[in-house]
Amino acid sequence: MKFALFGFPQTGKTTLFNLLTGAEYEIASFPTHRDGIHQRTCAIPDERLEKLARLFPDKEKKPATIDFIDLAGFRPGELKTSAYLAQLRLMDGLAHVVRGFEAPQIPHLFPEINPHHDIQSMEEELILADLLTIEKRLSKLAKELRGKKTEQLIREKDLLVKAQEHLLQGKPLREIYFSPEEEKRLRAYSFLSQKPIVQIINVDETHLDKLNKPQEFLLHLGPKQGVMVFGGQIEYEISQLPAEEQQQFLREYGLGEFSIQKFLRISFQVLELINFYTVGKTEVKAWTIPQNTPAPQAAGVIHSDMEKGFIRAEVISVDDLLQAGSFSSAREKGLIQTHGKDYHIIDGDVVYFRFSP
Ligand SMILES: Nc1nc2c(ncn2[C@@H]2O[C@H](COP(=O)(O)OP(=O)(O)OP(=O)(O)O)[C@@H](O)[C@H]2O)c(=O)[nH]1
Ligand SMILES: [Mg+2]
Repeated sequence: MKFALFGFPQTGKTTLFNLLTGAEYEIASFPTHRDGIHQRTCAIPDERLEKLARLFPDKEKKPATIDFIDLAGFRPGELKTSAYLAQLRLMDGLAHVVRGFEAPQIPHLFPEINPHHDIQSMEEELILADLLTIEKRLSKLAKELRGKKTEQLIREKDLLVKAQEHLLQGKPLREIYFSPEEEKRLRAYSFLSQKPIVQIINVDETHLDKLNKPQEFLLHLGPKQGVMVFGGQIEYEISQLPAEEQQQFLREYGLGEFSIQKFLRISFQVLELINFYTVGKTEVKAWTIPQNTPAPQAAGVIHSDMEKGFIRAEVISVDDLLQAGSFSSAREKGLIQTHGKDYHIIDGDVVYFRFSP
């Protein structure tokens, strides 16, 4: 899973990137002008995997991972032609970091600190970038259609015109219903306003009361959208304390948990993801897949041969396996179920795929 932290300059993107990934990139009180992109792959903290790994102490624990990139801030109007456009298109989800802290000494593009305004402005940037992509493709299509009117080209044009109409009304594509077939065809464009997005508001110590009221920062919570609040400065300070003091300070300031935990929970909801587990000869492993993934496709995440040669899936929930204490005891108790290709993997399944190589 790939996520980009992006936003207007000086909102706390690199601060958040460091907090999420444990990196220690420089935090500057002036806008970053580098073209450099920070990039890190992180292990997803996972209680269930920890417990499973304790059940199989001789096997290596392999968590699922998430990739983050951190882009330098851009100004209104810059996105549609910036080098970041291609980066953002590759992402599974977008994390828009929004300025919610005052700090008058740190420049902000707009006259006021107003997260509602900045969220809306960034939405317009995404919409503008998509409109430009559509305009370019439509003008090419018009030429192609003059040459040869195939049904496929006509269908593509109709779909793009439908998307364009919504965008021109200021609506992001993630809020528009497309049939599964249309969705599939749109996927090739990687439209930015169609990507799942988490709005992440960075607040001061004086606004930590907003940590549990993130919805106040949104006018409405549309589909494929999530929102969370974090306190960049204070969380950074807590992260520098000895581990045994961190939990106490998280509680005292009302943070409760680190941003990575909150972010993963929200992004899994917004992207509709789940985890399943495999216990192999040498490894206990967590895997991330979309909800409702059929068993053969889940097997394909591990290896394409397993999908092609899929025979059946032997499945037990993590909880049942932990309670039984071992696979053999679980088998005796009849807790392991055998499913065919129509089975959809459930969050927390431990799966053994049978396949013919
Ligand atoms: N008061 C306050 N300052 C913060 C907070 N988060 C970040 N800052 C400050 O804001 C400045 C910018 O932080 P960065 O994390 O570098 O912001 P950025 O969005 O990565 O900036 P660019 O990459 O330049 O767009 C630094 O001086 C930080 O110390 C916060 O929660 N409160
Ligand atoms: Mg930065």
